[in-house]
Amino acid sequence: MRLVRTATLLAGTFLAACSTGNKKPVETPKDQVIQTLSAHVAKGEILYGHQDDLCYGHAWKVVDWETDSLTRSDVKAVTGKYPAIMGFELGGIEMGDKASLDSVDFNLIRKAVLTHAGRGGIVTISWHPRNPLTGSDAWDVSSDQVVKSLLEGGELHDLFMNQWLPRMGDFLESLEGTPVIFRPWHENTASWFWWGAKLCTAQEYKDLFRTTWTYLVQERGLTNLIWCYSPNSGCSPDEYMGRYPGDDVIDLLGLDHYAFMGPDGAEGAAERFTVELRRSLSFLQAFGIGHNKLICLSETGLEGLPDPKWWTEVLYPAVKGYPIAYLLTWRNACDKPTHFYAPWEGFVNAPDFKAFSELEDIIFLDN
Ligand code: BMA
Repeated sequence: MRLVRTATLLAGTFLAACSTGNKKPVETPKDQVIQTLSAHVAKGEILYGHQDDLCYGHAWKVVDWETDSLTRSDVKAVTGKYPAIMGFELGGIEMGDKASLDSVDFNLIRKAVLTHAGRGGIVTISWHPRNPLTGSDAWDVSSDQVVKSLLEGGELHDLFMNQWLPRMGDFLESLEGTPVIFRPWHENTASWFWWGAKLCTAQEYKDLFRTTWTYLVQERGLTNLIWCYSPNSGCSPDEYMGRYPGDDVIDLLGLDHYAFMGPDGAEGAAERFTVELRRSLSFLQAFGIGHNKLICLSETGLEGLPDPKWWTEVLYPAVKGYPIAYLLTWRNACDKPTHFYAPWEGFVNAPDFKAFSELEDIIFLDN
């Protein structure tokens, strides 16, 4: 199950529905990643991803980023392989902070990105920036004026253009051209972040996204970003597309969708997760075809994995048959004992995760 990397392996028949429609020869690292993902989709394969995988895990973390060779991984400890995709989080970069909101030094994040890419993996980056109006965090939804204040004519537009975006640009530029699936302003169809559906108009949201794109791509000249739009599940097709920034800006259509335990136990959680996921992926698949874009499950998981067979009996059957390029499970916090989305060595759910990793159509890194 090798991660297909070279353009020469890509000559096979792509699913028309999933191809990018790009008939030009592969030119840039960004094109290469899109072609790689397309090739896996064409074979019915899904890349597995994990957030912050090399930086920390359940009850451990990298202490000295300069000397650590970043070989530790909860996922590798269980399956023998690194995830094919790794997610990293830049919340706090906009403030000029030394470490992210999850207390990960940005130097470590940079090293982890380069290390994973150097091993042949694919990187994705999310961003939970502070609320610039109140100074609180991304989850502060006390004002519906925040997005507006960042746009042209707004009181924080200068801050956005002259501090926040340049700091983000500096970090992305420091990745030496490594292709990155960039996923800002995510879960926007829900209303738990200050850029959420009830906190700004559709036009304001699109302007926020497009301003970010214009700055990073046109002003900074960053050609290595693969732009992902990743609303939350639970929305209608119209709500999903109502805030879509546009085909000229977006490369990849994503979806964040989690499983939640409730009074109905593991079976109820599995049923709810599956029904909603398949409903959303059905319209996402249609949008993918209509807009000529790849689709992915940009975030997923079951916190604490209380279901011992969650991987092979819930997640895998739920996604089976949908042309998603990858799925990414969220982080294993080192300092919150129940906040994890991949098992670690010895955890009761580990054998099932190992079985998942051995499925023919689920792709991890080989090395
Ligand atoms: C959330 C949680 C938080 C974290 C945030 C950004 O879902 O994991 O603890 O700060 O993502 O990584």
